[in-house]
Amino acid sequence: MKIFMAQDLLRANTGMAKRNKREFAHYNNLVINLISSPGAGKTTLLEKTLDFLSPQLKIAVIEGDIYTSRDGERLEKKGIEVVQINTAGACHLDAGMVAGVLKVLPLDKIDIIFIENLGNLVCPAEFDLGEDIKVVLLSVSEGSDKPAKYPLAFRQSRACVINKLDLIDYTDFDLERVSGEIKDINGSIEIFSLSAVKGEGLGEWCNWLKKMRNRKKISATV
Ligand SMILES: Nc1nc2c(ncn2[C@@H]2O[C@H](COP(=O)(O)OP(=O)(O)OP(=O)(O)O)[C@@H](O)[C@H]2O)c(=O)[nH]1
Ligand SMILES: [Mg+2]
Repeated sequence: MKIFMAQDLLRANTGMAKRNKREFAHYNNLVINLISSPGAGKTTLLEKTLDFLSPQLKIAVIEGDIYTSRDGERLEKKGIEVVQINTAGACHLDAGMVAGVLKVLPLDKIDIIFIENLGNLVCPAEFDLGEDIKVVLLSVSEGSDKPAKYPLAFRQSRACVINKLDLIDYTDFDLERVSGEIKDINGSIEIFSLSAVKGEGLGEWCNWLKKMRNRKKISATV
């Protein structure tokens, strides 16, 4: 029997993530890894973000799903490059999976690559894919206790999107208290509260993405 230690596998992932990072740096792609529990609104947010930023910025999506390509098909309708990864059971993407699909993307022509990770608030946070930025989504219908119960994704993320703001009056979600708890976990995290469906708050989120893109561009030239 062959036995693999989880620590060794994680170390191998870190090595592969570093290679991905070098590749992204070479082509000056800003890479964003989107993490949330199932149904928090990752694909919807991407659809609306594409409406805002494309074609001004060239955007591609690496779409992670266990079995289907439904999200990938939704995003392809926006006329962008989409690469689908089906993990056939695995609950997260890893750096090797991402490395395996990079050759089909025209990296030299892309400003931002979004990686939609699998719907899971736990495992994806443990695997560096070589991205510049992790963004965690939380929808108001999931309950106020989620950041405290699943802190790793919030600790590791540069930004948190609190989504489905249009539903807040139908829930017991306490925006101020949850924002405070998220800041207790990660004092430097940016928090955007928005409704991907209704469009409220999307402008601030998209402006922040543009700022992140410009910052990466400047750091590549100095
Ligand atoms: N009311 C409301 N519904 C939303 C909002 N954003 C997304 N939804 C709905 O939430 C459901 C799930 O949205 P998706 O974008 O598919 O969520 P996801 O995180 O990509 O889901 P997985 O990829 O399966 O993890 C859909 O029915 C969306 O229409 C929002 O801002 N408000
Ligand atoms: Mg999705």
